[in-house]
Amino acid sequence: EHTIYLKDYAPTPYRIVSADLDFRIREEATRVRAQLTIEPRPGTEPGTPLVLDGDELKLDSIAMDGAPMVLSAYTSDANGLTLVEPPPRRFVLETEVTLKPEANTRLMGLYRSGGTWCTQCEPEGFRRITYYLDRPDILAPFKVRMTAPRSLAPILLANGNLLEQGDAGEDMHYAVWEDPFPKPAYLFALVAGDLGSITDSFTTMSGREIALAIYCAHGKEDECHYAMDSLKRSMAWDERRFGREYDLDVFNIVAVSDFNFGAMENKGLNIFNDRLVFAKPETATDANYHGIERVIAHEYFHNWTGNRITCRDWFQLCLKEGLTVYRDQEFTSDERSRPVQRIHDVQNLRTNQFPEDGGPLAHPPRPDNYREINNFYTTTVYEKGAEVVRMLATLLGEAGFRKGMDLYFERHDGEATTIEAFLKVFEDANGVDLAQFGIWYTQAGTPQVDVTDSYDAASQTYTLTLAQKVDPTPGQAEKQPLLIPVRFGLIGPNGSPMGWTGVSGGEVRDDLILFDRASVTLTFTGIASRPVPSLFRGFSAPVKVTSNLGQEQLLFLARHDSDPFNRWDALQTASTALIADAARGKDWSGTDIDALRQALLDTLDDPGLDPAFKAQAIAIPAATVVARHIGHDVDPDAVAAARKRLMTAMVGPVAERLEAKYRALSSSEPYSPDAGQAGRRSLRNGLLGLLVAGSDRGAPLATAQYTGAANMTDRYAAMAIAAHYWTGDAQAILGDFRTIHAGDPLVFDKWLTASAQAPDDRVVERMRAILAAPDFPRTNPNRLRSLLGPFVMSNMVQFARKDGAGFRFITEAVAEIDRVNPQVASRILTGFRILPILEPARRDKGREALAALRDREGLSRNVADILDRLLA
Ligand code: HT7
Ligand code: ZN
Repeated sequence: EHTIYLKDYAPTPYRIVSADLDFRIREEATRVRAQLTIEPRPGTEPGTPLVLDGDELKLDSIAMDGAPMVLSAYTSDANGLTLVEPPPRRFVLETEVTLKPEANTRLMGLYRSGGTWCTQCEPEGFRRITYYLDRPDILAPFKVRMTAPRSLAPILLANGNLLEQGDAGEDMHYAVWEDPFPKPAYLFALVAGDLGSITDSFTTMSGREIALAIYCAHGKEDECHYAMDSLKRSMAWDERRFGREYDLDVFNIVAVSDFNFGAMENKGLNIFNDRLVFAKPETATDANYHGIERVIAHEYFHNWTGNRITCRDWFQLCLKEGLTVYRDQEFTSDERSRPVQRIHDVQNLRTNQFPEDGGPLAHPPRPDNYREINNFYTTTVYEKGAEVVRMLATLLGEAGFRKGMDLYFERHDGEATTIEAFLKVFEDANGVDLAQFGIWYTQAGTPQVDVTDSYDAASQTYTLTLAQKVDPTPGQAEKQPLLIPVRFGLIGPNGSPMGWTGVSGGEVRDDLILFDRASVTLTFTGIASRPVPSLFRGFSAPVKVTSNLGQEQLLFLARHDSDPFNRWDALQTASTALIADAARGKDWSGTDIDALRQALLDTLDDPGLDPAFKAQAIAIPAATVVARHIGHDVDPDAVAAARKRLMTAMVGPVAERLEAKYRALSSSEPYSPDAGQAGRRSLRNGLLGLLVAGSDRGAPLATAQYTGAANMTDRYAAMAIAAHYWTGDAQAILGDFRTIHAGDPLVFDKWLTASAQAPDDRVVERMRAILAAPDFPRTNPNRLRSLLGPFVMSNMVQFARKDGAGFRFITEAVAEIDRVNPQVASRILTGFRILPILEPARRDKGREALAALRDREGLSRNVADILDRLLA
């Protein structure tokens, strides 16, 4: 199979000067006429062929400078169009193709969702619309004319500003859109449909008025207001924080039901998965509102980090994605609570990215080869990419980082560029050398930092030794030391910060250790008594830490650290260790449990802490997180049992108190998605989870909450908890929810997700039945992902069943989905990355299922690529 290498990058011999597209949309088919003005780049040898990309296209006609081309002048097939000897000057190439959007189940290129014509072009979908140089370093201004039946598509949208619209005879009408900003084809978008909308406006910092609109299925308009509010706040934030102003006269968002991803940042015309637009209290949870706010912001921020400055090639994907995730995380931190957001993001990193980085699918944030680019829209590119940008901000400080960003926008606006160019602006703006720091982009694997310390009372010195290593990852046996920023503090016995008179042995700048070697030993002088070190404050680097801190010191940090992230982390580390030990047969002592329980209670009772933070602090680490901590020969049943035992031991003696707290948090105020209310709900639902897992009092509370809930957050939480711990009422609750909510697809998804979490032995059988039901919408990515995603990623007990039935269920489902939508299929398959940490019998069953899948005929490149890496 063909592998593409970064080292082979070369600019194309020809460039596209401008693109004029004419779409004639009809019920049966869509005709696309493209007029591309093309010219050779300086230095191109006359006679060099021009190779345009295509994917499942059939050429209807072709002309050059207005005259039909002779057959010998070109070759064409489904995958491309080659002009054998183009003229050595500027020329206009005109092609025509016919598309069948109705039959496009891959949802790449032009397709139909609920009757609406829409597009998805990133990364390589434009070549499914017309023959083109479909790569991100080809930037051109686009003009789009579209004609469609007025009755089917009264709304006609494309990128940029509307130039004209009008009648086109009979039932037809047309619109012409022009996008003056040169862009790569992956940012192209078009929408034609019968849609409702809400409108608003935003006045920019220079006083320009931007017309905003969100388009959606009729009847859903009322559910778009939170998205609109999020958009306006995002626009204001990017001006305040980064000085970035919006550039077109209009900004449109369209919500569609069939979508391969969350959303897409097409210039001036963002297209969204409707689950990230629609929200009302009866059907959306607090987490849904949070997700909408984040993704609306993310796509909007791409206008500068991604669109105005784009990627030279797809190896540079994290140039736009890592940076834009960093920006959306910062936005949410500023809008809500910074520590709560940080904990949320780190939890996500640890549950999703660390497993990717430590398994068969590991790759650097900037990979150097790929077979299928769609398989590289990963948590490593996105979330680890964001961590790398965050470390840069930590190293340079807020002002230094902003100086670098300003230079980035100034120097590279209108360009397709690279990670090297990105690092260079920070070097130039701050007069620093980031060569070693840059290794974060090219080296895969989560660094492991081992910490040991000692104290010498006689000399009043404290010694801290840090050692870093990265295990080999596929294709990268040797690893280099990274520059790891360690934000830290020393805490004295009374819980207050400790200063020092001197430090030697390494580079320490205020509260930041610049840890850049395999190992470093720092000696602090003037330390009057043994401190407890608080390291990696705010999770200052994406690393795993092992240390010689015992439970007592961890719980001391949980109480006294001035850094809220580390308070949370200390509790997580302490409980992970206890569960992991118990799963491996080494049971805890009563005093360990008593101390942990007391620390949790103290956190709950602390009036100075935010309820949202408390909810995170009392959460017991998920079984998958504990399994990762154990790291090898994992028996998922033993982990689940140990986790349940810990919760029972913790909760048992204080169940009444916890129930009282749970009850005290109930509220009759009208629902609002604001962070304050959402935090109180998450604390109350966290307590419910503890009570259901750890005491008999819980199950009836969950049933009562389910029945009496006044909003979807509480209703869904009660159902999910009942299903997860499989209470006596779980099945009845799931049945009830399905009956009530089957009519709303996005709420049906919640039922699918809760159903997939059930730990009982019949879950696979039930899931098979759900998928086989004749009315199951088996081409819709949201439905498939809602059922299968949570099963492979978090129902370890049933996915990794001893008899292999969970593995086989998934590989069989993947084989079927692959025929419809390879992107969805390959993503579900990545759940098998867990195999290396499982005990051998389960691992073998998993590999058997994968091998049987590999034996099937006609697998997509997407699935074959993941399979080969999993089985390597
Ligand atoms: N830039 C987008 C990534 C993307 C995508 C979006 C929709 C459908 C398929 C897609 N493949 C890749 C989304 C983002 O990161 O903002
Ligand atoms: Zn993005």
